[in-house]
Amino acid sequence: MLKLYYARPSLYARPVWLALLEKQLPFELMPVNLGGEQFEPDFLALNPFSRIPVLVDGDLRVIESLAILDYLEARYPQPPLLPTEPATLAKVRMVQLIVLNELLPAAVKVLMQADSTSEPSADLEYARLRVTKSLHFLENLLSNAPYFAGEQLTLAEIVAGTLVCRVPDLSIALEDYPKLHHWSMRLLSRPTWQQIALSPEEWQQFKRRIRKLPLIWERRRRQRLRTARH
Ligand SMILES: N[C@@H](CCC(=O)N[C@@H](CS)C(=O)NCC(=O)O)C(=O)O
Repeated sequence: MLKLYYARPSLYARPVWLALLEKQLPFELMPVNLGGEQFEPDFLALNPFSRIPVLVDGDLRVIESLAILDYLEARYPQPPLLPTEPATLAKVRMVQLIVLNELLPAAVKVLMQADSTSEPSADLEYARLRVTKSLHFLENLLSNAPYFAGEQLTLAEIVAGTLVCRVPDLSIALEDYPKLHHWSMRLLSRPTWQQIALSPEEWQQFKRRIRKLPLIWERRRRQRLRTARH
């Protein structure tokens, strides 16, 4: 059976979890406590970069969320989550990459400084700019069809749809992006999205953890150096 190593709030693992559900594949969820389990030998044997998600399918191990999504699509093509028409495929890829390379790191930065009492820094201002620029870009890519690729739900929704619905937590009104807003509501009403929904307590806990990220990253850097020496 397929095994997904994950943590419930992980913004990289959640799209893979959703893809498995949308494809109605049988799979086992293997929780990884990112408080240190990612540095244990058994996990390092699966992913030497000590990160989730990891997918195991029989003898095959795949790391990196986008590689996992591509593997699932090629290996289990039904229902298809990628379009074949070149321009539509390019659109789906753009959405995936803009979300992971622009929106996600900027959103994390904004959340890291949320509720901070100090003056908003240039860093924070720049992060907010990256968020709103990404949202504008996505809004313009959505036509009046239900999904980025038209009538077909694709990996664009799977990747963007786990993060965009959280934009209000950045104190940015999703209503300012009406097409994205309706798109997000449509996704949130799907049984698969509801199945992976975080409880309000889980989300609050996740946000508290994000605010501690600079410390956590520092600790992980030291841990990685220690692991490398052994
Ligand atoms: N590029 C990777 C990023 C994965 C990633 O950063 N995962 C985080 C959780 S959201 C992680 O495992 N962090 C643990 C650590 O860095 O020690 C992907 O797309 O899969």
